[in-house]
Amino acid sequence: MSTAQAARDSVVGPNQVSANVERRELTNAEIGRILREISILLDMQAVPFKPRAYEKAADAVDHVEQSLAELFRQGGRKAIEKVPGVGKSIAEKIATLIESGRLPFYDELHAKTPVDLAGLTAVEGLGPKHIRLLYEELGVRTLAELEEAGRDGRIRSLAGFGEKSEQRILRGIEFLKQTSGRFPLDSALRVVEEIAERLRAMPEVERASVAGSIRRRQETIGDGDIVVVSAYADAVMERFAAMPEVMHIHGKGSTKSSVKLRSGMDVDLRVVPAESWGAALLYFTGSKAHNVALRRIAVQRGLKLNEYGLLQEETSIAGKSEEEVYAALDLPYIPPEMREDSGEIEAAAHGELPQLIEYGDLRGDLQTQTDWTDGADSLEDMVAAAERLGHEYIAITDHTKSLAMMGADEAQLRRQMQVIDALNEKERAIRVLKSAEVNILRDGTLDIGDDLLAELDVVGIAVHSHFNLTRAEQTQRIVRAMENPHADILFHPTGRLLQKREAYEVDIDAVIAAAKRTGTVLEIDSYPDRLDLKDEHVRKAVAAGVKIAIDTDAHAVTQLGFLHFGIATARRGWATKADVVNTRPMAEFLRCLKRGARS
Ligand code: DGT
Ligand code: CA
Ligand code: CA
Ligand code: ZN
Repeated sequence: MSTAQAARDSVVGPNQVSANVERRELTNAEIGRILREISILLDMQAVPFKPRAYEKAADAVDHVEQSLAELFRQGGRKAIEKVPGVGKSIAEKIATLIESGRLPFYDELHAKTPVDLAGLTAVEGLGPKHIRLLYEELGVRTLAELEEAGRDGRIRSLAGFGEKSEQRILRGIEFLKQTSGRFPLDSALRVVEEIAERLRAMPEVERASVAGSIRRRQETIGDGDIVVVSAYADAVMERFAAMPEVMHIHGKGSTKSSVKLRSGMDVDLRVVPAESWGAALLYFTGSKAHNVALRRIAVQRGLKLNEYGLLQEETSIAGKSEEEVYAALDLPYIPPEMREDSGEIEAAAHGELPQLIEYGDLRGDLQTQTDWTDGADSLEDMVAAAERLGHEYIAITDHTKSLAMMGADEAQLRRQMQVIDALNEKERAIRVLKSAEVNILRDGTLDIGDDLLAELDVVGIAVHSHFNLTRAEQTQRIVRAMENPHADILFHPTGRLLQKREAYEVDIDAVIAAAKRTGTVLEIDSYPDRLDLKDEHVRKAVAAGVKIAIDTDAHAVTQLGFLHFGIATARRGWATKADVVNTRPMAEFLRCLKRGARS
């Protein structure tokens, strides 16, 4: 199999690309995937330094906005070398890949350990060296073979593994099975919004909206749903089925069509008449549980609710807009993010719906990393980009020293503080806050001394190690860290990585209680892999009167746009503007922090 073929297969899943398709241009994501695999393969061979270089290049490639293939067409290898983070020798390999669709260097490395790298590395805690050993000693190449080896008890006998790690691997596989088949919100939203936008632009189309779990901003997505108003359904269906992303057409009718995209995700499209727009949007936005509850209310009033309208006998009495349908049931409009039948209908009926935080309500970002540590872009570029987004403030929160992630020590932090002071002296619309993402050590102390912490404007604290403590130990450790008077915000409080790593064992109720008692703010990390706190936890925190911060955890300029995912999570957790500290102007925000309360 050619390299490019392998990359496409791993992007779309095996057996989904026919072997004789004309070779199309490699996307940046596909190139990034190969570089990342090379990094893992080199790591397996215990090659020093190089794995990190490839990983960095892969990150860089992911962040380039222009297509590398296009860059190469215009400026050749030199243009690729100019991409920050890509050195000369890697640029050469990227060029070979773009030109020929193959990379012998990758093919040779892969032949030494011909395993399903994407699949196996997805298992939490399974590193490159483990994967090599499992292949060489047990012949494990796929997840299925790994599971079989685990069930047979063959893994525990390998050097460096034991019964405990065998169990952990089996649990990891179980977790993957449960979460597979669903797609991350960010990519699903991007792809399906784009399709809806394309349909909206058709002269035959009056309105188009994304519906389903994407509109509700659920953290993972089963399939995409789009509702369209048009009197020319056939033209719309024709266009939909002919889109270049479509790999397979499940069905194509005059009111409903369904396709599978190259990414593996299905998308359903419904075309409805204008008078049913609201009823259809309501129906296909769901959730199913919310719909069932609404239908029950309708039935109690002798009415019928379906995707065509709210019907009395056979006559529609509402359906043009969602507002109209809710109003006909004596309910105020319920925002899509709340439609989970988790109390929103009762709250609405009693006039007690919270006034949710809005998408434009944030004034600043409170977690950002720069190339001082593991970010891709410079501090200056991050600040300039945040200023362009209209932020009033941005906290620079590079990692601290205790980890193997190039964290900053006290001296570096002090140097960075001077750089920030100098930046703030310039006349500009944005203020840069001195901050850090300080590691919580195993015992709950922090890896930066109190003296320095006191000099920062705002301090974030986070767990980045010892994920496997017992629930009691982990909770105690985090609570102790929150008791530090300088610890303002607890970053990504549960440590989960969606579809990759489960949250560590922690008593979230105890953490929320400690946040309330100590005045520590809890973060909603908007990074799409994290969304941590998650919606349910936000709801508990808000109910307990705990303050929330919403920030991006951006590691590159392009990621500063992630805030809307955090806001969606906050809305799913019923948070209001007042619950969120960074909806406030800077001085007022600073007064919300522990240190602000002291001064
Ligand atoms: P997903 O795709 O698993 O992430 O979640 P949804 O909510 O997008 O579910 P999906 O795509 O199966 O259906 C879209 C909406 O259509 C769903 O939220 C509610 C509505 N719906 C689908 N099937 C039924 C049903 O059997 N009864 C009712 N009342 N509504 C349904
Ligand atoms: Ca769906
Ligand atoms: Ca669907
Ligand atoms: Zn972090």
